[in-house]
Amino acid sequence: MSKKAIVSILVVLVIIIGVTAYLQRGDLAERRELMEKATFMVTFGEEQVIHEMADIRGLGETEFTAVLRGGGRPGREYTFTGVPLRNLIVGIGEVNLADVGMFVVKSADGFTVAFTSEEIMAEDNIYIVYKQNGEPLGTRADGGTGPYRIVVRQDPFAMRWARYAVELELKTE
Ligand SMILES: Nc1nc2c(c(=O)[nH]1)N[C@H]1C(S)=C(S)[C@@H](COP(=O)(O)O)O[C@H]1N2
Ligand SMILES: [Mo]
Repeated sequence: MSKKAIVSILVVLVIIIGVTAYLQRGDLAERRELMEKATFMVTFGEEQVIHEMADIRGLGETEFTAVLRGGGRPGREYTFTGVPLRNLIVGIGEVNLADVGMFVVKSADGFTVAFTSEEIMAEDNIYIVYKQNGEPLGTRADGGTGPYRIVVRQDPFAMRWARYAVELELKTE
């Protein structure tokens, strides 16, 4: 192959790499935007409140560390950023907690977990988190665990730490 041919091939490769990087930058920006717009819904009978990331962050942002145990893997310690899940209930009209029998969290993959009022109201227990070690959780499509995840600080195992959480339903039973 001539020197000229090799140089041409290299030039073409550099252009392809450059264009790909440019396109992926756009992709990343879009994903970041989608994540910023990530919504989480709270429902109670006919009532429904849709929270955006900014609203949620304004409801008592806290950072804490917790060890994720389960899935047959060694425990992993993370710093999570989020707010107490119960703080999301304030927006939903006049909820009489005595009428709520069960708090059900639903995830994008169909995973569902239930909490009692006592668990929801306990101090430092159930959080909705959106950052892990200071980084957004990413989405299910990205291989991430968010944009929102539930962390149950008082559960020794992560069975109920719902990834890709999209809704909290207050059920009267
Ligand atoms: N949406 C969703 N969340 C989930 C699960 C799941 O299957 N789907 N599995 C749970 C279980 S059993 C465990 S042990 C942890 C595992 O968390 P990890 O994937 O971050 O390691 O996620 C929990 N949250
Ligand atoms: Mo698990």
